[in-house]
Amino acid sequence: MPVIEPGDPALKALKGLHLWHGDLSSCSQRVRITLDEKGLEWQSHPISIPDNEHATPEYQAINPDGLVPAFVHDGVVMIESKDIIQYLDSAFPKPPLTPDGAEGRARLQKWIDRADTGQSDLKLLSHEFLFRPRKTMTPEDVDDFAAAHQNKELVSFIREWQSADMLSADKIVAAVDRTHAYFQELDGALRQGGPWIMGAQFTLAEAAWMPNVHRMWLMDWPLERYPNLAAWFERAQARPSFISGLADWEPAGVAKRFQDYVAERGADAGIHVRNFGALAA
Ligand SMILES: N[C@@H](CCC(=O)N[C@@H](CS)C(=O)NCC(=O)O)C(=O)O
Repeated sequence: MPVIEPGDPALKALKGLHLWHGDLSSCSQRVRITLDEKGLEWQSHPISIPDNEHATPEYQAINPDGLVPAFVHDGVVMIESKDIIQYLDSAFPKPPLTPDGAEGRARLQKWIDRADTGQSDLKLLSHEFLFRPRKTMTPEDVDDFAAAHQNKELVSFIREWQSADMLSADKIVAAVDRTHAYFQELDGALRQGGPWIMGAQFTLAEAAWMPNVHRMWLMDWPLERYPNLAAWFERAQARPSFISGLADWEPAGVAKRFQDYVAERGADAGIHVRNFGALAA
């Protein structure tokens, strides 16, 4: 549900567009890309996930799920990136990021819903293959996080992630296989000519998928297996909103650090996304 009643009543007095977001958060990237496609001015409220700023009472009074992003437009508070980007396209229709016509809208909704489903796979794979060096927690840190954070699903995920050298191989395989299947479908859609997922028009499908494909690219996913998707990603990387909404927010040198970590872990321990599920076949 997109619109929420915030725990912090002060949000209702805010004017203009406000976004609470994380620099590397894929859900935040989606919203920043959409804001920038629309050329909108917005006020930035950065939240550091590595520093657990999403576990403070102040932030959980903004987003009760304690996740980023959270968004306010003239006092109306919204969470859920897929709902926020669709709200933005309807509140600020120029340039349109939704096709005309019922059929196009239905097809777009399918791509947005898939990117949203794919986000939980992205989260699992990112934590396993990229994020371990960004957040090392002692058992006491995990207990503190659990006491501070009211989102029990997130708490149990962080506990599981921090307590083992590797998350369950079955879960990794399932996430890899689903992502691979979505990438194959995207590749098939783009084979019709593109240059964008819905055809000639750049739409919310791009805003929804650019962060997901970029994240998999960071973990050295074999994008060459999906040539049309790989060509789309090249085009996407040159898009001004990709640069301003995603690349410019990445901490300096982070992509190289991820690349080195992925290569070293693959060489030393054989733990690399290409060794799981459909990618290993
Ligand atoms: N369905 C939500 C998911 C939000 C979400 O999971 N946000 C992530 C970042 S993309 C987060 O806050 N993670 C906190 C953590 O990993 O501790 C949306 O699309 O907005």
